[in-house]
Amino acid sequence: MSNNFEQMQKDLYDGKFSEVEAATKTALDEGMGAQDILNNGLVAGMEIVGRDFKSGELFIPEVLMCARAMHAGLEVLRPLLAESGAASMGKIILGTVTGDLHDIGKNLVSMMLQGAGFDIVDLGTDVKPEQFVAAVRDEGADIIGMSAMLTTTMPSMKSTITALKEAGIRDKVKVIIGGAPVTSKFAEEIGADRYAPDAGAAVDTVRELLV
Ligand code: B1M
Repeated sequence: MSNNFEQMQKDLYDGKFSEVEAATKTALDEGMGAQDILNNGLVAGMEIVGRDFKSGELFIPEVLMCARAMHAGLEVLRPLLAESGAASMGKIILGTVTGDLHDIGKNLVSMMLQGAGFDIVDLGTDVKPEQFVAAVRDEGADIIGMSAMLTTTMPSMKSTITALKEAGIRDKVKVIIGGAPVTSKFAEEIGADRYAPDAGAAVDTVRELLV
């Protein structure tokens, strides 16, 4: 089985999205769990991509191909990660903050939260503070979840919280934040309610906040 994961990671690295999609289906057919495939195949592959992107071995066009391959695998897993017959346990607005186009992690968080029975309003990427504010008003959400993958876009999380305060609705929603450069210390500094390090923790955190 580990060989299969190695091949999946390699195909993801090479941007072979059809192969990644097919390998994800095969792994499921062979009885592997969706979470196992996600962690040991797709996310592990993307970690190698991140390492080589940082060291300058991979460039943006290549990383985009890797992201496309990751999405192909994630789409196969989506129904399983989001499987739930439960009634809605609360409404969550999700978005990647303004200036930031990374959406793989945010999409994963969205799938896991859907799987746990929450309603998700996904605002996508490059979401401005005023868009979060408008969505809270329009959707009557319980929680806002913001994702940032760039150190340069993290301050926008604070701007969103400020915008919520200025709109007089900060006390109507809880705010959770996440993304690779984000920390619990940062969450505390900007007045977010909570930080979640990964998609699984985001589900636990949301549950805790809504109890
Ligand atoms: Co970008 N990129 N990128 N990139 N990219 C990073 C983030 C970087 C760390 C790479 C590196 O240098 N090692 C670096 C940021 C450095 C920094 O700020 N400190 C970087 C950079 C610099 C850039 C550009 C500026 C490059 C350039 O143009 N010179 C540029 C910026 C574009 C922009 O956003 N304006 C850029 C562009 C891109 C692509 C478009 C090519 C592509 C994004 C494609 C897409 O998302 N559709 C891309 C990618 C793929 C990456 C890496 C390689 C992978 C990110 C990823 O998807 N990881 C990344 C390197 C890395 O992270 N190691 C990198 C997999 C994903 C499952 O994990 O997103 O961490 P992650 O999500 C996790 C947790 O963080 C958490 O849960 C998720 C699942 O467990 N989480 C939350 C995330 N959001 C959460 C929200 C929550 C809770 C938990 O609550 C609401």
